[in-house]
Amino acid sequence: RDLQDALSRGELELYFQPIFCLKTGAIEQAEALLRWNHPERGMVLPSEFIPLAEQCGLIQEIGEWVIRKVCALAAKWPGSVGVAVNLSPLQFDNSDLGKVVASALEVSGLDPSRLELEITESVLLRDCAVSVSILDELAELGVSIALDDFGTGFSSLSYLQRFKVDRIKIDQSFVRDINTSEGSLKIVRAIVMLGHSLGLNVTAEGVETDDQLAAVRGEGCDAAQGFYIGMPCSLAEFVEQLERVNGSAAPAA
Ligand code: G
Ligand code: MN
Repeated sequence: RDLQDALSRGELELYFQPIFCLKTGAIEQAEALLRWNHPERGMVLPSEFIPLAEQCGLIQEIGEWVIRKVCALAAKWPGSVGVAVNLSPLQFDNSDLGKVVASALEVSGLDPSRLELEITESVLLRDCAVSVSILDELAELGVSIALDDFGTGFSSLSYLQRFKVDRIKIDQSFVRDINTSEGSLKIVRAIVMLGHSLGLNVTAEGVETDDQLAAVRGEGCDAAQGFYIGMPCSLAEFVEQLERVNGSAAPAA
């Protein structure tokens, strides 16, 4: 019941975590991360309330709010930095998803090339006609698709061929062990090779130490994200960091 009212009460808040280009050191993207500022419980993390939203049918409404809000905010950022939005597989049950994204882009004026939608392979494994046609629709709008938490699902690789994917995000579990486990290092290496040979960008998630950063850079990852290089932060803090790191001289997009 609380969650039902969270949207109208303005208790849902977007945080942004910077994702850095490993070649230039610039902020390439921000991943939008939802928080629920609950009047009694304080900040509730998405891992706690997104499953609830999925169960009680609120994910469509919340998901649409996130897409529209993120586009509106990112359109005002300096430069042409990208923004990534996580999508629940259940959002693909709504055949209007393409229309929602198209409308959010139009209303905000955000260039479609700046928006990336993060999906997990569970969306693709369902392989239902609706998901496929929605992904085609999204591709036609000119937005990018990233495969999140890569390497943790069934890792059926055929979907990399069948669907238009632009980026692979290596799951943080492999990055966490990259300096201590030969196996994790080799899996990261293999994912980078796979991604690059298919012409995809590869982002390392969950970089928490200097050694991990050096390792993912050494393995040729294109971009990195993690607490060591940038914490999820408020909109104001993110924009301030963006201006500091990428330079405030960048013209507004
Ligand atoms: O599933 P997805 O990759 O979208 O999850 C992103 C989550 O990972 C966010 O909740 C974010 O706060 C968290 N996260 C981001 N960077 C790190 C990190 O360096 N370490 C850990 N443990 N979690 C991280
Ligand atoms: Mn994500």
